[in-house]
Amino acid sequence: MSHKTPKSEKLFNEAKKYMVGGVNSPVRSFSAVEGSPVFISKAKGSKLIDADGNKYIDYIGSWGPLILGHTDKDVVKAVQKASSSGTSYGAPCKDEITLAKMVVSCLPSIDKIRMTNSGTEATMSAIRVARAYTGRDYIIKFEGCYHGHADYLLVKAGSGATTFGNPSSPGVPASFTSKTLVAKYNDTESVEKLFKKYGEKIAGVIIEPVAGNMGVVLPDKAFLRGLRAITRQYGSLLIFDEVMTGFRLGLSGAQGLFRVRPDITCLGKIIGGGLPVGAYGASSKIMSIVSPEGPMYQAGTLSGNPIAMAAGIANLKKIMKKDFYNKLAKRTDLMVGEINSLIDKYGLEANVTSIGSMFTIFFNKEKVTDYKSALKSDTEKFSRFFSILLKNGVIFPPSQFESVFISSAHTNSDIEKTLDVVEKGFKAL
Ligand code: KE4
Repeated sequence: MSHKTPKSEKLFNEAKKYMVGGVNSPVRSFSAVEGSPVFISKAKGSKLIDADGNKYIDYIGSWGPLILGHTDKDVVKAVQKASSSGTSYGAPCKDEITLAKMVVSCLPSIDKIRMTNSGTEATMSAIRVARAYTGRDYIIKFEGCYHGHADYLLVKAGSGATTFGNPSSPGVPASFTSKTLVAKYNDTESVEKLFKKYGEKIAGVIIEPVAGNMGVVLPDKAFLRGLRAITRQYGSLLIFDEVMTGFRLGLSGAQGLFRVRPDITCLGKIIGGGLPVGAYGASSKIMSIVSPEGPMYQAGTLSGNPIAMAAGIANLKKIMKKDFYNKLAKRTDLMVGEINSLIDKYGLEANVTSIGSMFTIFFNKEKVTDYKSALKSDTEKFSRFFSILLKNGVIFPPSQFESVFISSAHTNSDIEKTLDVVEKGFKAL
C-alpha cells in the first residue's frame, strides 16, 4: 500500500512561511523522526485522517487528553451545547464549580483548585505557591521530567558535581535557573544530598510521579515515599505534576495508585477533554495564599472557559463509569504482552515500560529507570520504526521519549491491526 502525503507536504511548506517550524508545538514537527508531519483534516474514535485521506490508528491521543478517543459523542454534544450559550463570559459560571467539584472529589489531597489554560501554567503557578507559602526560593526538579516551558524549569543538570540547573534553552538567563536544583529520578540519595545542603531553603520538589517525558519511566517503590518523607522533614512542599497521569492512571492518578499524598497537584490534558485546560490544587490552607484570597498573584483571561469546562465535565463523567480503567488497562496489557513476545521473536534490543493505558517501546537493551538510561535508547531505530508504522496506517507519538496512549475508542481489531504493523516494523529493523 503506497502511503502518499502530497497535500500534507504542501500544507507543511505553506505553514513554515507563517508559523515557526510550521507547527505550534515543536514535537509535532517530526523533528525527532524521519519525514515531515502529516496534517490532520479529521479525527473520529481511534482514527486520525490526514489531508490526503490516509487513515491512522492514533496512539498520540493529543498527547494524553483523548482517553475516550476523538469526537466522543458526549464531549462533542457538551461543547456544542456550551458554545451555543457563549464562548467566554469573563465572569464565573456554574460549570467551573461542577468541574472543580469533580476533580476535588477524586483527589483527597486537593481541597481547592485553580483552573488555568495549560499544564505549563499549572506547574508554573504550583511552584509560585510553594515559594509564596514557604517563603523559600529553591526548588528541586528531576532530570528527564518535563513540566512545561516556564523559564526556571527549562534546565538541564549541571555538568558533573554541580547540582544547579543550567538553562536548557537560550533566552533563559542563568539567574533564572540558579535556584533550580536538579536531582536524578529514582535516586533518593541525589535528593538527600540536596536537602542536606539546601534543605531549609527548598520551597518545593516537583516531579512527574510516573514520568512520561523521557518515555514512560516508573518510580521505584520507595522513591516517592522517600520524597514525601524528606519534604515533610524539611518543611518543603511536594508537588506532583499529574498533567499527564491525572485521570489517566485512574480517578486518583498516580498519587492514588502509589498511595503517596502530595501537597500540591498539577493537572491538565484529560480534565479539558481536548480543550485547553490546566489546573493546580492543594489543601485550603496552602491554596489560601493564592489571590484573591491571598497575596500570591496568578490569573488567566480564559481560565475556566465555559466550553472547556463543559468538555472536561463530559470527559470525566464517562471515565468515572464503573470498570472504565480496568477495561483500558486490560486492553493495554494485552497489547504490551504481544509486543513483548514480538520483541523476543525478533531478538530485538528493546523493551516496553507500561502502566495503565500508557506505554513506551524503548529501543534499548536495558530497562529504562531514569534519564541516563533513557538516553541510551536507539533513537535512529525508533525513527525507522515510527515511519514504518506511519506508512502502514498506525501513528505513534513522533519521539522515542514520549508515551503511547490507548483510549477506550481503540477496538480489538485496532489492536490486532496495530500488532501486525508492529511486527512488520520489528521484522524490518
Ligand atoms: P502544556 O503546557 O503543554 O499543556 O503542559 C505541559 C506539561 C506539563 N507536565 C507534563 C507532565 C507534561 O507532559 C506536559 C506536556 N506534555 C507534552 C508531551 N509529553 C505536550 C506535547 C507538546 O509539548 O506539544
